[in-house]
Amino acid sequence: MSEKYLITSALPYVNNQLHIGHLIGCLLPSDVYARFCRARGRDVLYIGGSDEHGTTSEIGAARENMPVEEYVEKYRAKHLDVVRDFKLSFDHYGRTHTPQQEKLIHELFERLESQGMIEEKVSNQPYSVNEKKFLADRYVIGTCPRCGYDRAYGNECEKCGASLDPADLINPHSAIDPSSPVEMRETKHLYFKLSSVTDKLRAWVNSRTGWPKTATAIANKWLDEGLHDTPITRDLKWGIPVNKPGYEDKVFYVWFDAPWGYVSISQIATDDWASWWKNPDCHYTQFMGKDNVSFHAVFFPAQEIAVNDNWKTVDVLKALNFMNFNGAKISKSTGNGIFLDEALNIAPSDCWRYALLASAPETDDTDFTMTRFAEIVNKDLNGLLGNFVSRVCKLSNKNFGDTVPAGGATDEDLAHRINEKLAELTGCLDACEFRKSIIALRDIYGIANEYMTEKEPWALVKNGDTAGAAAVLNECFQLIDLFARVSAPIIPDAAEKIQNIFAGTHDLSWPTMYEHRIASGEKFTVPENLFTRIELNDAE
Ligand code: B3M
Ligand code: ZN
Repeated sequence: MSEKYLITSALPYVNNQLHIGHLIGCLLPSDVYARFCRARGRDVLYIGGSDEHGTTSEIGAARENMPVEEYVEKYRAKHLDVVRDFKLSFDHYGRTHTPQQEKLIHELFERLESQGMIEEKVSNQPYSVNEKKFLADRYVIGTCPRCGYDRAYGNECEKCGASLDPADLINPHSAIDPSSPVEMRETKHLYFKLSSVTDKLRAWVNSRTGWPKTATAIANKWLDEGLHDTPITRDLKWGIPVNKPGYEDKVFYVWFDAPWGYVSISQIATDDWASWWKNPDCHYTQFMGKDNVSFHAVFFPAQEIAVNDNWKTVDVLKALNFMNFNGAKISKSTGNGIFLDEALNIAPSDCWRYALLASAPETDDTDFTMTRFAEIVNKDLNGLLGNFVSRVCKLSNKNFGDTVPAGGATDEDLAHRINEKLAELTGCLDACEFRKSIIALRDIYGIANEYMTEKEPWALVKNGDTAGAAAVLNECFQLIDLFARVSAPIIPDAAEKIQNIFAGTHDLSWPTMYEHRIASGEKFTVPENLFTRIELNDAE
């Protein structure tokens, strides 16, 4: 039986158009890893979807003046377009507002409660008098007691940086209905006894390997500062209802339910979901931006451990840093960044996939610019990859017609150099090190180009060494076949086009070694240009 690989990509809130930061933050790396694992014959379950609950949906819907369900549907449709257009190969791109998710969360809650992991506490919370409801801290606005700024939030003052409690604000009122005063009122909430899982969680974190430094650092920081029991209910209408009498007006906190979305979406994806989620031998990798790490490294595994029901916890938590654009944060409100509905008007998805991975914010935040984008596409994709394929096909077609010319034994020196890089590329993809993967992949393209430049098959033809020229071109066709296989996880469309050059079918399985798979005499067609150069003026 082949090995089980569970791969999840963080579930974006459905309240905005996605941008290149989302793509490089989790969607794209997870897709490349899933494709790579499948190509190696691993049994993959690759899950993503929409995080539909939480205040962001409720507030967004109020702003756009539509029912939350409709609002969520509107943005989910845009996200589904991105999944399709950027060739994200999810086994299922689900959502969290489903009966399956509700059932799962209700069972989780009951089980946690029966294990003594839930506590009820009464506290004072901001209450909007006119709207007759409790508000999340950041939906309370008032005057900062420290600097006098009159638009400070209940949790912080953006002017002086003070971290605040809603009770600190002078003249507090609701952000949604500014005419409504806010007062502190008693309300009860359910708490998850996170503190009691501390020791088990620390041991668990210590037993994880292969996490990026950022992820381990965030997990340890939380543990070192001490874990506190966390409220898991909210005074909201939109979300998963709380299955406990006396809590009819409340829902579960969005982060109590969201990560379990991976499970409920898997349950919808396949009846066989338990062979990943209840299987200790399954290999589980999560992808997310660093702002989501605490929930995945602390809160979610703590629940999984506390509920004591053999849930698979994450093995490798691949956290990425942030990608900026032109030196500033990507943001819809400032209009800085590239939004994914517009990106394809600039270049096809493969170009974005390759150039973003080449700039992945793995060890630090990175900056992306259109100049960088054009350089990468022109040099690597158009130059090293596209031109090689096109030159080989044209030269061969001109001199030997539309079949692959007769070859001899593999060029040993070439094979040695390629195999070295292939091992490097395989290792990097296995370790989810994407920038390094791109460097190794580019080196493979580079070695092939050097080989052709060195062997000068056009000169061999000219000097009458037809057999010599044929052998070199044959080797080049084997390299083209290799290109298709090793490029497929990263640039799937181009890989397919490359493979379609050949009349025969050759799978895109991951190669362990450079090998000759293309028979002499196999028909091929000279392809259209694989990539078009991006001119800087257009790009800007
Ligand atoms: N929806 C945060 C975000 O969209 C949150 C991730 C949930 S992952 C289970 O960045
Ligand atoms: Zn202030």
